Amino acid sequence: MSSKKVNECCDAGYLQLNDRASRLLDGEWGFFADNMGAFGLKRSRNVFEGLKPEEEDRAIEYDIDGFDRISVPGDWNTQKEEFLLFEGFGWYARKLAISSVEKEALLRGQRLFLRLDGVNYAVDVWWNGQQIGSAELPFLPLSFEIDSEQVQDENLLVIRVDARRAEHRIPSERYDWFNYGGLIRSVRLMTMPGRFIASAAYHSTQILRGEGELTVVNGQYAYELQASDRKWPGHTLTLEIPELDYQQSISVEQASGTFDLSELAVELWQPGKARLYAARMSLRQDGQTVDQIEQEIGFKQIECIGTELRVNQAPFYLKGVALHEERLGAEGGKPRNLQDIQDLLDLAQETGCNFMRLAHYPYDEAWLRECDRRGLLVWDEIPVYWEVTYNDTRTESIIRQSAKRMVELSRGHACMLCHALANETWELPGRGRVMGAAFKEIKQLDPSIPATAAFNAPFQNNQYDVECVEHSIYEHVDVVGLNEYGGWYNPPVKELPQANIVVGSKPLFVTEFGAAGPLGRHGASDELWNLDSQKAIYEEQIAMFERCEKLSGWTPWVLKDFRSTLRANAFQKGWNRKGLVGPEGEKKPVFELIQNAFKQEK
Ligand code: GCB
Repeated sequence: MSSKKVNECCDAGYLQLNDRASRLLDGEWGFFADNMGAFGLKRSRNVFEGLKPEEEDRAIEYDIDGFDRISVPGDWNTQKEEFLLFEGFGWYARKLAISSVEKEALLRGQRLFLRLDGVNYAVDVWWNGQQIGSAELPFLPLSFEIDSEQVQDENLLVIRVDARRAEHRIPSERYDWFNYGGLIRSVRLMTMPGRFIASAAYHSTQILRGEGELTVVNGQYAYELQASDRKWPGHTLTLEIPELDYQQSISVEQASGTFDLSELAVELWQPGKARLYAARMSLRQDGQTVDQIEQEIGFKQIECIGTELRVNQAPFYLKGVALHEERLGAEGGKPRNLQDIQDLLDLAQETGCNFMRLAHYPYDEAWLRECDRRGLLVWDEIPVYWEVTYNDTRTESIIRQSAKRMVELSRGHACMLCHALANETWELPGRGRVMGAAFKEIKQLDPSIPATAAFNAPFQNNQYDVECVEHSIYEHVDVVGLNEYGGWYNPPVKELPQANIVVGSKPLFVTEFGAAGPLGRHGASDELWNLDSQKAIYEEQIAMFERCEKLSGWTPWVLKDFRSTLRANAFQKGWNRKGLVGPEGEKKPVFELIQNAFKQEK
């Protein structure tokens, strides 16, 4: 085994999926839980060589055929009872035969990448005993290049996932959700041409009002190309949007650039009315197609003007639902397939919402694709949550890289409303410096999407006012998220009729409010921990939102009860019970209340 530490992805950076053919390595993998992380390391003969103990003349302790079996994608916690609370290192191993098509592609000089769609927290990867990568960007896609010389007919792929909590990580040691570990999303092998389209995304710069449904748009289609030698002999790049009779070709001189889509007459993508257009980008050399991608793009624009949030130049009221990326069912766990994601979105849409807060970490890209098609606006978020060691250089690097990678992942998705870089963070040392840099970087990467964060505000003089507190990150947000728990944490519900929300100098909407309502428990509406008081708190909260003229919308916390080891009283038993529905989708009385409120809302 090589001792060389390899970082993520060589020169390819973020590798956009698009509709590319990739070989899914999902399914059963060998799995071994190891609380040292040292298994197989620092031995002359080890797991990476795939040796068989019975065939060797000295003791071989490791054999992937002796491993447990586990499904990928999926957290390890909910696959076997004994792994429920395991937070160590998980070793995944599988043998992999290379296909004749892949072999031929490599012989033609194509490149081979391993793409992990998302891992929690950190990962190390070995291919036939050679370490090919190492990265810590929790919940975000990673790609590692495999040297074609290392590819054999039969290969051994070993991945170590490190799911330990640590002070310097994001999220840090204490948080209100469950630490699901493992290869929680798909794993794929991608053969790419020597020169390829690494990313391409449409973004608006300005939308001008036109006649009826037709609107003139100022926007750009930005692309980035990859080539190991950074040369483009005889290459052209073509963008086509057949439904708009648009076709434009340029000869390639640099690795990145834009197509100007200004003044195309289009139908807009609107929340609730998802108009998407098929776009195709082709890279050709001397007339021969070298690489091609297809995307669905939508034309829309988000603006923050004064205290007004606008979508396609009209003031917009957000009717939101917030959730965790946890599947429906008594066990919880990470979604294992598209159906799990669609079930959660179907349930959310039954409320009549127009907006999803994907809290508190980046979700699989399938969520964004679904929201593009369903016409749901999206808030994405990195897990900068509660306590954060900003001045630790490791933390700083994870935060800044995560923010960039999240924006790269969502760039070009019509559903995007805003990017959140923090939730309820305190003024700890280094916060302004590190977060200021991260906000600046994402705004450069995608200037068309507002930046945000969720803030707590103290309850003083009968009001919630974010601006009365010095927050070193406040100046960087374009739109403000307010988390307030009137009726639950502070103040008590009887004081809510006098309470108000202050909208300061920027658009503001409520990103969290709520109360626990354990299934099956009824009781007095002025006592906590029952479904009736949960409903009473919602009624007072909604009345407060209605008193606030400038508010841009609200989002209950949370769609579904979710696992959390912070919640250990007799009513909660390891689950946060603030859901509008129980773990299996059992609707609570507040569900109907929200449906009615969303119907009436402007
Ligand atoms: C919050 C957090 C959220 C928690 C919630 C709660 O303010 O942002 O992650 O789950 O409160 O239930 O207390």
